[in-house]
Amino acid sequence: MKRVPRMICSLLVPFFVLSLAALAFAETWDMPTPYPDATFHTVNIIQFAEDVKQATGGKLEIKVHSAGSLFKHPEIKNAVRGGQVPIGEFFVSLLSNENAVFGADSQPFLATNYDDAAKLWAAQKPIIAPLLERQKLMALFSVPWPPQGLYTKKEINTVDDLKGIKFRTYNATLEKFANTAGAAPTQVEVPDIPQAFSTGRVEAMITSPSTGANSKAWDFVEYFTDIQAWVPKNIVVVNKSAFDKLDKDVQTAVLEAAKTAEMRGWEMSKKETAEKIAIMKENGMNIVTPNAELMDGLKKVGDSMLADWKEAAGKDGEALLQGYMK
Ligand code: PCA
Repeated sequence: MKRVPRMICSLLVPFFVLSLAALAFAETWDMPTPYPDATFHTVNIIQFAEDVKQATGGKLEIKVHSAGSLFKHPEIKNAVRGGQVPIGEFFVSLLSNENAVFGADSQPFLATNYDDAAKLWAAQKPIIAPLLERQKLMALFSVPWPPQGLYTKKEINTVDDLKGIKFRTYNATLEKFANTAGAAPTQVEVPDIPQAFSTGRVEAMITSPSTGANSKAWDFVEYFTDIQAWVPKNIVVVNKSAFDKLDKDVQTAVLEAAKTAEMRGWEMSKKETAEKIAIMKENGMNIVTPNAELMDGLKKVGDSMLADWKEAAGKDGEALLQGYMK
């Protein structure tokens, strides 16, 4: 009778030792992100996590917490900086309050297509990477949203048509844009967009066809005016000391997967633009090419904002623009 349990025990011992050893090597990283699961950025990041897991044989597992579920969007950077989480994603231009150079990609009509956005990133990256490093943060990869368009209930023919409209914004630059155009800005995170419209807190917005279609914009606005005003980016950063603690081979795997994710993300973004505009059209929205008067008016707003930005961004801003114009 006694011999059977003893045999089972001796069979189980090596099993326990092995799993303990595996546990000692395996690490799990919680990763907060701001946008919902269906967002192509989130899809790309989930693939990045999968790539890291595959490449490291499970030594590093990244658990993605999307839609601001672990940390709210405005808290994500400091959560990574403070080491509460080792890695996270956020909208780069949210950091423009620290230094205006972080806001370059949200300047109206500075870079409005993917080629220019790539040039702008090439000029911006070497300037913001050291600023992040000073906070013990490492930039892993950055992916743009499709060009930003205008969502309204009525047709917009001139900047004047925006006067007094309650306007959903997502960063300080867009808030300034809305104010300059005479609209009334309110900051709303992406997961809260449908409710903000349905309760009447906002009645118009500027965002990508991705966010418009994913929020089912046709439920609350009728017009998408394709103004292609700027191409803003998200960034994934990692806490430097968390990264340094990883084995060399795991570090290499993370950097490789990041490179792949950046390339894949840019391609996904390009594909999104036409696909999501088509979905909005199918759902009955009017897709409008802006008239010259509207564009001239919006560009004037952009010009005055760029002048202010140059002043705020100082030498770093000058270097960035020089790199971009090269
Ligand atoms: N979607 C995000 C950021 C830019 C975009 O296209 C948003 O609307 O907040």
